[in-house]
Amino acid sequence: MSRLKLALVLLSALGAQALARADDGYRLWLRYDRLPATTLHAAYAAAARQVILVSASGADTAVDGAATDELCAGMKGLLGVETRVTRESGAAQPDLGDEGYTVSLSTRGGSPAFVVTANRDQGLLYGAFALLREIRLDRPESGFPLRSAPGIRRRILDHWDNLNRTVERGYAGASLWEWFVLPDYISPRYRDYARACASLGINGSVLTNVNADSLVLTPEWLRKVAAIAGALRPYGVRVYLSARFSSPLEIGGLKTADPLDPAVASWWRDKVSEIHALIPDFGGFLVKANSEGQPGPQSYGRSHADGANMLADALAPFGGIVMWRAFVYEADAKRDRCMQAYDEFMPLDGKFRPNVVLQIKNGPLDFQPREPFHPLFGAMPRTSLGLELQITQEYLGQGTHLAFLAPLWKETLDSDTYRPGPGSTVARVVEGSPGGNELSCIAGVANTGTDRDWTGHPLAQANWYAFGRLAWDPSVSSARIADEWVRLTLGSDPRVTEPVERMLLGSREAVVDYTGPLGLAGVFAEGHHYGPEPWLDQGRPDWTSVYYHRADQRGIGFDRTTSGSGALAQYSPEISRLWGDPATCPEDLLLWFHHADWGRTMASGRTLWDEFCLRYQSGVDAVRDWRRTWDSLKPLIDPETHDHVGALLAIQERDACWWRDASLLYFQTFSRRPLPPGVEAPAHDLAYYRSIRLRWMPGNPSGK
Ligand code: BDP
Repeated sequence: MSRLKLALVLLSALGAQALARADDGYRLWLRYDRLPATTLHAAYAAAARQVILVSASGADTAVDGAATDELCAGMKGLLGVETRVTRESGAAQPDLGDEGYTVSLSTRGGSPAFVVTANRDQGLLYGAFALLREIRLDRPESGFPLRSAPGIRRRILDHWDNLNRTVERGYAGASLWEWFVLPDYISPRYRDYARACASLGINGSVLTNVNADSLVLTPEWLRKVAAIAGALRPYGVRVYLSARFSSPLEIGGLKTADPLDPAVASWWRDKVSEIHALIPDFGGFLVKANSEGQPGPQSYGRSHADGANMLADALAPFGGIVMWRAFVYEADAKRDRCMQAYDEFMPLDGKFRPNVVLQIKNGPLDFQPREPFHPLFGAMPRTSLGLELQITQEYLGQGTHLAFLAPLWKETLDSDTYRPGPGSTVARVVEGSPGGNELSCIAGVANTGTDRDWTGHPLAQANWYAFGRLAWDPSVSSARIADEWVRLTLGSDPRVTEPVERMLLGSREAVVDYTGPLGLAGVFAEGHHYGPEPWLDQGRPDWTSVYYHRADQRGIGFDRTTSGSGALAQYSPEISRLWGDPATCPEDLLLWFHHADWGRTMASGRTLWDEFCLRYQSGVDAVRDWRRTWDSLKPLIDPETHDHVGALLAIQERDACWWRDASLLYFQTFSRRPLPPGVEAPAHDLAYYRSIRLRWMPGNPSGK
């Protein structure tokens, strides 16, 4: 062999080795590497030679090709089998709706086969992913047959992506959408994104920030949007856009955006038909109106219903919807900010068009590590109510802290509103009716970006996964979701699954402990929201921290009982009675609803102050414990991933200590009590922590 040839052979062998070893996280939870040869896998391999797709409607959309591609690639990779996918038509199964599926391990012509049934192609695609997932979960026994249908019809990712490719509250690089080169260049990443979404059942994507730019509605930009829509369509992901309410003024040449002005309504009608000509399956608009400086109908003396209905009328002929956000509040220091959305929207119940869904954040404030559920979920029976969650970790350590969010979201989904009666959980309210209304909707603010691993923190992929799984089925437990994600991403070795799942499942509570235990909220640094700033007392009152914690020499917490702001009255009588009495209010929400004395005796027998301090410490201890666990997993985890997560956990420990020390020193100026035994002495004095200023933080494009 010539020297050149030999060098080439050696080089390519080295390259192949590097590829096999380094895991850059790009494949997410969709890794189709060969499974070990077990009896169960041999049985799967035998069946995988033929997969039969049975649907009631015959091939009806563009998504069938995606199901076939996925099955062939998956079976080949996992089991080394060439799969023949065939189609049959079958009877309609009303309980499966448009998207549900069954998957069974069966026989055809005397040979084993997998059979996927659905009413429509979208269901077959979800069935194909479920089939591959079940094989990959690598459980000791087959979980087949599978049967599943979603309760919530619109399962959407909201991207807070700007047209200059910065991402508001994005911690994983730039925006996925390469606007400048669109529509000429269609990045293969769009397809990979859509495929990841479809693997979880996510069927919609709002491409643009709620703090919207009307430019995206101009013809040039709509052609770019249409190109992205074309890339997502084969995976059943529909495109939606955020709509800036003042667009008729900014790009339409009109003198007003008053929703009751006929010229305005007609401008929007024309705009929507223009969009539909380019994107026939366009989903509709997401609107943030009269909130945090965004324009809206109230600028013209009109109500939120007037604004939403005008847009809804423009979209209705094309089957589009309006997702109107309930995240509104004014700079009114006299009115509890957490009560304002209810006060604004509750009187409008029954006044919205049938294609409007009111999109409500999980809690009444703003995606804090812990909040009670939003009272609007129990207050508007004649309106479609959608749930908005935040996958990106704005208030939970952003791109550097481990915080698995399924337990946070489950807390909201499982909360009983007691309206109209017991058992009316938020999940049920959002579903609307068994099987879901056409308009039932759940949205997650995405944590994706151009980072190679999509989410910046390798373990934050679990949050994208968890959102999709809960959107499809809110009844799945956090433990089950964690188990699935770890197996699909890091493998099924119990020496890995057990400790990593423990880390994931305890992480949200640890973040609550070191940022704001016992129902404390709103104590984050101004602007970027990364670190602590409980002393913030300047500027707009409802954007300060002192507004929320109300610490004084007597105690701490926001009194929302009848002697305080009265916010508890927005909940059902059952809840306001339970939470209104500090003796029966869950301790995790105590400071949300009550101003409690520092010396108050807690369930543990300790004083509130001691308990409060020990919670911060326990948050720090948890992170230290994960670091030890993670170090011990070094031989079992891909080296690149191990190093990356290890470094991030070190940052998290440093930050948890910072949160603990800064917060306790500050609150100690009110409590005037010593730190209890078991709480470490702060490393610096309060002046030091108060002087920390972080600039140009990710996710905060203004840099302040
Ligand atoms: C807050 C974010 C802000 C968003 C706003 C919203 O800090 O960037 O624009 O919510 O949801 O959480 O509109």
